[in-house]
Amino acid sequence: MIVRTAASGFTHPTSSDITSQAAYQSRREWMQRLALGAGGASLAAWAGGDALAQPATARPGKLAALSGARSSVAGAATPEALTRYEHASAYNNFYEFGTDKAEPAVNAKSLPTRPWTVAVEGLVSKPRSFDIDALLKLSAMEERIYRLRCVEGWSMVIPWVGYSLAALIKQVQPLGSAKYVELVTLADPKSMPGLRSNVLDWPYVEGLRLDEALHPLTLLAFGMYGEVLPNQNGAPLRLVVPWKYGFKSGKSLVKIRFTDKEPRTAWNVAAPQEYGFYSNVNPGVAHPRWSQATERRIGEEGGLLAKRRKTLMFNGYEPQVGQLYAGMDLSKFF
Ligand SMILES: Nc1nc2c(c(=O)[nH]1)N[C@H]1C(S)=C(S)[C@@H](COP(=O)(O)O)O[C@H]1N2
Ligand SMILES: [Mo]
Repeated sequence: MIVRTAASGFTHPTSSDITSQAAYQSRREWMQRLALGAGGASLAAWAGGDALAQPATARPGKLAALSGARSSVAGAATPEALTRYEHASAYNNFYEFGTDKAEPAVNAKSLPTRPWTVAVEGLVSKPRSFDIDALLKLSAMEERIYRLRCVEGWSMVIPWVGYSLAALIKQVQPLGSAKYVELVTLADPKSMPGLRSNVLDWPYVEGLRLDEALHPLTLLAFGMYGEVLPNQNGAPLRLVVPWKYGFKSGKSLVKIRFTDKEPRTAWNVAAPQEYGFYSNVNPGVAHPRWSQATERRIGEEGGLLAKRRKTLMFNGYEPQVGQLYAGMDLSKFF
């Protein structure tokens, strides 16, 4: 995006996807755990592995509403090795708390996540404001293990906990004229030091076409690794759209608005030639300043020198979402 670190611009010349011994072991263990019926909690413990050294910030812990029930949604469980919790909760993009990857984990401690309400409004027959505790009970929680691909060229594998955004959308009954969903996130100058920077127009706004928002893979997440979301990952609730670049997955949502026009999104406003409305992961469409053909899996042995993986069309979710874009020129609608 605008502020780039050396790491994000790094491109290793080879791009073949290798399976390291460590990743293989992890995968095997994961499969065994699946066979044993392990839920989110033990998955979480395993994800920490031998690196269960104290994370940078205290973990928020469990919440009764969070369940580790595995999802039956197609594509919602990749058998790849999970990214370690310590990486997923300490290497973050959350510009409201600073543009450096390490800043959100430190600065977001001050984010007040209670009380919290989400206004759902616009072209719906039942506009309503939901309290976070009502949202936690709105639908059955499940664990979804998704790849997360940042537009900067790195990726993670994260076990989220939540339910499909569609469950919430059903409650408000969109009108026939509703074609898009605008997702607005918190902009609180008191708790968010990053708002002093004009790197983006605040609040951070994202958007989806209504059919994308209704897709079962589109997740409203309240937790990760079997626990409550850490503030730096978007507490108390965030979106996760696994086939799109990570910036489409807005954190700390406060408003969901149904519209008949394509919403103006924060990154599209900031740099329209670089960040389109769709932002589907696409190895064939380069960012104007770097290739999107490969990615670096965070935490993988070798660090910056680790072999980069091939980026998959729609981040590997093409069987599930490809039909949403049938007939569209994806280099035009990037
Ligand atoms: N409100 C808000 N949401 C945001 C961002 C942000 O800066 N502000 N960054 C996005 C980007 S670029 C990415 S890659 C993901 C990162 O999510 P994670 O830190 O949980 O891995 O959050 C997205 N959601
Ligand atoms: Mo990102």
